[in-house]
Amino acid sequence: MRIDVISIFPEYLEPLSLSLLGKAQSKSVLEINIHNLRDHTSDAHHTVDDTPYGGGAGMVMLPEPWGEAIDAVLASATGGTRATLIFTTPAGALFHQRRAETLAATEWLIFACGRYEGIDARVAEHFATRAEIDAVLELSLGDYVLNGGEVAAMAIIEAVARLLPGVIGNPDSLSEESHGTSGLLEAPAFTKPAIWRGLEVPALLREGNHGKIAEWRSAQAVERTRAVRPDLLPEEG
Ligand code: JDE
Repeated sequence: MRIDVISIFPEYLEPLSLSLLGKAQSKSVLEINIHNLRDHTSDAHHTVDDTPYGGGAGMVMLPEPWGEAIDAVLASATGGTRATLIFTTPAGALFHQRRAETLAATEWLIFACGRYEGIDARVAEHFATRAEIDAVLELSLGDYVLNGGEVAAMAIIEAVARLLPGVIGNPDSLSEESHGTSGLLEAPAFTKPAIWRGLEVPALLREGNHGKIAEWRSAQAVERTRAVRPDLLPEEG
């Protein structure tokens, strides 16, 4: 999979070269390219924002630098590869595990990381009409506001990239985790020692009856989901 990220703070995205994602890039499972939006300005001050039409607080990002930057990324396509263009914004649709799975099946993602009050709305509208682009998505991590789209883009990239074949050592862990195939939160996990600060690991987990352990874990998963995320349960959602 190829991923391109456009930002006015490219250094913010440096952690993408660490750990499992760094390894995936050296194995060529993943290619991540970071681009500086200011390289696509044409004035002496490298301006990327201006005041909003219609008034209001704050600044809006100019369409021209975004148009130039996304054009440049698209122009680097090899062999008719088609892209999904993603704007990370609190005004977007909620990003979740099902969306991560859909995105992991695509070949090319381009992230546009906005700052200030957002990006001129015509940028998303324009690129939705471009032949090289399969889909334009506006995605939100959750109901809160960040200073910029970079952290949201990194979270989405990590959620998607770990689903690519060969990125996670043991792919079994993918189906057993929270938001995995069960749709429930995961049961609590324990390791050694069996007693720590007076707290004992449930005896059943140490007895090795795999049927009983599976039953206990699924009851715990339902209980935890009901307690902290009842919206995930079909009856109560
Ligand atoms: C992404 N969940 C939250 C913030 C923004 C007032 C203040 C700021 C593209 O436009 C953006 C992007 C961001 C940063 O992303 C997030 C986010 N997922 O906050 C604003 C809008 N209004 C605009």
